[in-house]
Amino acid sequence: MTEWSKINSYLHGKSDILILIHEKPDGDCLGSALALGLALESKGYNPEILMPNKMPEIYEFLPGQHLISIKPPYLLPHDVLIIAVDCADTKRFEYRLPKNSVGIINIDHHISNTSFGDYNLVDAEAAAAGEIIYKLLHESDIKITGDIATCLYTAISSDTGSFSYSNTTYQTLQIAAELLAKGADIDSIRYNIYEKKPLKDLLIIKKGLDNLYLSPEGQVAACTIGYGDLSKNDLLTADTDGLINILRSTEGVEVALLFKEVAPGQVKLSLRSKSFYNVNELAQEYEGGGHPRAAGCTIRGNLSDIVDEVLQKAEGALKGRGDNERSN
Ligand SMILES: [Mn+2]
Repeated sequence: MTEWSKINSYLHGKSDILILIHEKPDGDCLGSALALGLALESKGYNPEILMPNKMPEIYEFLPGQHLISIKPPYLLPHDVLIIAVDCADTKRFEYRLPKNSVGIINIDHHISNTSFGDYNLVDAEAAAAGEIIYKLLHESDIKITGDIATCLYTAISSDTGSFSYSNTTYQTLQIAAELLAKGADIDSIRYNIYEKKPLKDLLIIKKGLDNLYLSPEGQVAACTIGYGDLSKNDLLTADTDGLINILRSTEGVEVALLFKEVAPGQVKLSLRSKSFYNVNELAQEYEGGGHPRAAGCTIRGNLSDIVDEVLQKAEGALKGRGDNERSN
């Protein structure tokens, strides 16, 4: 039995379908949700992608925008099929799941996924949720149109850092090649995602590097940005992937940490590692999670206390490790 036929059994007899994505949506969850939505629409279903806030500007070019419903968080109805995409746990989406639902399908690739669905299609080997959606559609009789291919290519390209991170596999590239063959608009993706970044994303790199910390052994690089700095400079919504990637890409650095105080006393920590340290485990100590090389969590408390504690943990765990574990 294919994964598609299992999911198809939940679709049977339904018309309305709610698609959930995670807070602070990224290219993978948006591309995956839009691709799935367009695919379901082509089969006569009525899918709706729920978001509490408007579409981030850089993703406005993606096909299928008519499927997006901007609605404040609410308790979802129990009689509508719900499909969550790229969400590791129920805290990652802002809507509340009903009890006794007719069906909750959980499609994800986070190793920290809590299997919250009635049916869980979780593949931690997949580089992006977009890979899983591609395989599902490939098994189905749904045609992968140029529009669907553009959404899926965006999803996979986003989560692999344009096919450069260690999660990129033979299969990732094979799927990407298939998507190009099916008409993914790579020129528009390149322009919109990689060559049209908001100025904020550049300014937050500047702000972050003002406050760069490097551990004595050079294995941990960290940046801290307080709430005052973020709000004063209108940087609360800036994308910080660029900043943390600069930290990780520095020679000798194994762990990159970004402490962002998103509200007074509320610190969003992003974690990345280069080749051996499992940042998912560290994030889980703070009820977060993600992947072994990229994870996140939110910690409440005093910013500098939090920074001290996390740095101590990361540096302690890295002591004496490195040279023989580095795979490259
Ligand atoms: Mn993802």
